[in-house]
Order: sequence, then structure tokens, then C-alpha cells
Amino acid sequence: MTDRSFRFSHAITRRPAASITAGLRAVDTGAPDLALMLAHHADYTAALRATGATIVELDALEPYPDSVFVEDTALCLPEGAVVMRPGAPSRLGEAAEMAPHLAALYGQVVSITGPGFIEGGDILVTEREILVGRSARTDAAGIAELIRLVTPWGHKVREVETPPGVLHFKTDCSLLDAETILATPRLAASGCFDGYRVIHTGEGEEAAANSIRFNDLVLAPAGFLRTAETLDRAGYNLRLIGNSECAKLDGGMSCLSLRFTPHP
Ligand code: CIR
Repeated sequence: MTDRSFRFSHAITRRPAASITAGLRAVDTGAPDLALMLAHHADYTAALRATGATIVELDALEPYPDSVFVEDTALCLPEGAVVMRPGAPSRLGEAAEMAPHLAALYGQVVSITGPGFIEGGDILVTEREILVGRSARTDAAGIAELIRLVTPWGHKVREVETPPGVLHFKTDCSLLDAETILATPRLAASGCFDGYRVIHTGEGEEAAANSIRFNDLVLAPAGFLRTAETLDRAGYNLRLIGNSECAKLDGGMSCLSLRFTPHP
């Protein structure tokens, strides 16, 4: 068993833009505080860097309010990067902005050209497969194009459902290690993780499901005590990161980075 699904040499992040106040959100819970978001973002980036990985921090991109959520722009596999085609019209252009940064680090960069749509937040890569959730942002045509692109690289894609009303598949789950997934009970109930070990988020703590395993750390949003205790007891090296401002825009730990180890 290798552990390529959570060992990373690189991550790309992008500083939040001042235009974040115009970012997309399902429910308006108030304007994000940019200064606090920048502080949380700096903690997040420092935690990734502390694992020894190279962190590429991109400048803020004002024309795209949601551009801090870089995960949605690409799928980064060891063999190459796939530039996504975001299903949110205001985010479509973010993918092209990311492409040159991936080309600087990868030998192979390919793109979803459409007509389908797909966002990185709907994609969970495990040791054995790539799970892709259909959602309001990711459709069957987008997934079909992804399958055509990554099958020649030896990857197996499984199409699953994102629970209704949930933004992205990974809003409700994350990979903790080669065999273990942190998931909300509502997503795990669908059976999509049968064959994996599943750890449930604590009662009323669905928002803790969007965490990330990055090398020896698990980065989880602060403020979810039951889930944090469970992860701690299970032996994960937990780092809690403030997420109050990104949460106002339906963002969490995974959205804030692209994580990868390009094959030489
Ligand atoms: C959006 O609605 O697209 C952003 N406000 C949040 C994106 C979060 N991304 C993610 O979960 N991968």
C-alpha cells in the first residue's frame, strides 16, 4: 500500500481578493471580514508549509471574487493536471488563470473543454479510485470528459451523487488516510464509501467534514469540538484553522489549495 493519496510535495494557494465580499454563497450570513480571512489564510498556508511541502502562493485575483477557492479550478494527479470547467458562470475564467501555474510544475496539463462542467470540489481522490459527485456545479458530461482524460493515465473514476442542497461532494467528506474517509452521516448513508473505513462528523458538525489530510497533518476547521475529539482519539495529527470567514462563502479547508506531487 502506498500513500500517494495524501503525500504531497506541492500545494498552490491564492490570496483572497478584496472582491471576496461579492463571492457566491447559498445563504447570506453577512459580509466576510477580509482582514480576518487573510489571517486565517496565512495560518492555513503556514500549516501546509510546515509539513515540508513547497507552497506556491498566487496573488489575489480581483476580477474573480471566489478565486481564493483554487481547488475548483483543477484536478492534480501525479501524471498530470486537468484544468476544470467550473459550473458557476462567474468562476469559469478562474480555470484559465490557473493553467499556466500548473504548466510550470507539470509535464502534462490537459483541459475540460465542455460542453460539460466540473469543479474540483466535487472530486475526491483515494488510493484506489477517483470519486466524482454530480452536483449543481458538476454534470454528467463534465464527468464523462474527465473519464476520457484520466483513463489513459490508469485512473478509475466512479460517479456518485452529492446530497441535495450540498454545494460540492467534498463539502461533506475528506480523505484521512489511504483507507479512511471523514464524512457526514447524510453522505455516508448513501453507501458511496462502502469498503472504506468511515469516521462520521459529530452531531450537528457537518461543516467539519471539509477537512484535508496533507502529509502528516489533518487540517480541520476550528469550532467543531466533537469531530476534533474523534479525530484526535483516532490518532490524527490535527491542526485547527479558523474558517469563519470562508464559511460565509461556503468554503472550507479543501477549497483553499491544490495539493499534488507531479511525477518527474
Ligand atoms: C462557490 O460557491 O463557488 C464559492 N463561494 C465556494 C467554493 C468552495 N469550494 C469548494 O468547496 N471546493
